[in-house]
Amino acid sequence: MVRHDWTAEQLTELYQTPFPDLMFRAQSVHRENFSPTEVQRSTLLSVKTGGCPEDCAYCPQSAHYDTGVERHKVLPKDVVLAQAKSAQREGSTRFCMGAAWREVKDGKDFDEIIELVRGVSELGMEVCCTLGMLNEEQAARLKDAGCYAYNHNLDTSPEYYGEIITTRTYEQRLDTLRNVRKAGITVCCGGIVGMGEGTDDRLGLLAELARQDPHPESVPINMLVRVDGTPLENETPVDPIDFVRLIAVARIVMPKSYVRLSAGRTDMSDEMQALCFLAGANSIFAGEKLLTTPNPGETHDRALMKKLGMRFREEAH
Ligand code: SAM
Ligand code: DTB
Ligand code: SF4
Repeated sequence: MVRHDWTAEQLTELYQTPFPDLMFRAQSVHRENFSPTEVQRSTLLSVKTGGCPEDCAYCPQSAHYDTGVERHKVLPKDVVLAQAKSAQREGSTRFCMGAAWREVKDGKDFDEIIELVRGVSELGMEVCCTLGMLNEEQAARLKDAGCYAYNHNLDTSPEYYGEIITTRTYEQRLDTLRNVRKAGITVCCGGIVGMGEGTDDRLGLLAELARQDPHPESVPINMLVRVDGTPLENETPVDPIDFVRLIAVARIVMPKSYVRLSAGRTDMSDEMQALCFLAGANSIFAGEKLLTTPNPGETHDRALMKKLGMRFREEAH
């Protein structure tokens, strides 16, 4: 049964369940809704990098911090299509294009993005975009061009949000998510752990996601990539068991959503990733690069799947 009335207390109770019981429950829910051996892959491409006016404390692309990320304007269509085709050849079913914008502005840049969406969608891949805040008309234009999903993260609990971002509000994030829904685009929405937040904030984020009706179709759980130059460069790493518990709770409260093991996999052991899959994670980002930071890459991921006797999902929706 899919519920939208989870309370913070219920999530805490789940989270504190003895590990074997929590894992059993998460696995039971996972097996009712998905094949436990199948993992979906998405490939990211930063189509417009750096120089972002927002001050997100984790982000290498914010203009507020000196991180050495090389900026570029919207990439040409032939370059993007070549990357999308290569991702498709390697088995990704979704291609996600990211832009370091606070919000989408109508005009030349957005027109170019629309053309990129059209092009990638014609390849038969699920197109995802993450472009910042969006109004209803812009969402409708994306949908019309073939955009399948829109990524817009809540990042953390409403209470902790102000510690991480001051240039926009939680409510503005929720507004964009509503505009995406209205346009009939599926929602990809999750957050980041390891930003100095408490367990309550991590569960507060999951409660906020689980209260959405419908649930986000995909839920990226990022483990902070600590980037030199950002205010969070020296944050304490996340305890792997805490992380696995969080994945299990996400799986239980959002039984039909893809739970995506997102940023931070280069800092996870194979054993930790295996536990995440057991806890119900069933999607990853493929390829050597996320948006601007490294990711394990094809060879490593194939070897991991082989060791675990698991396989990648081959078809797009
Ligand atoms: N500018 C748009 C936005 O913020 O929605 C789209 C791109 S933004 C880079 C997409 C997401 O990447 C953020 O919401 C955040 O959750 C994640 N992210 C960015 N930097 C990260 C980092 N260092 N570690 C983990 N996740 C990160
Ligand atoms: C998401 O939740 N994680 C992805 C995707 N959505 C856009 C981005 C992770 C970015 C990690 C830092 C970087 O590579 O710049
Ligand atoms: Fe800009 Fe997105 Fe990075 Fe925030 S997360 S600084 S909005 S690119």
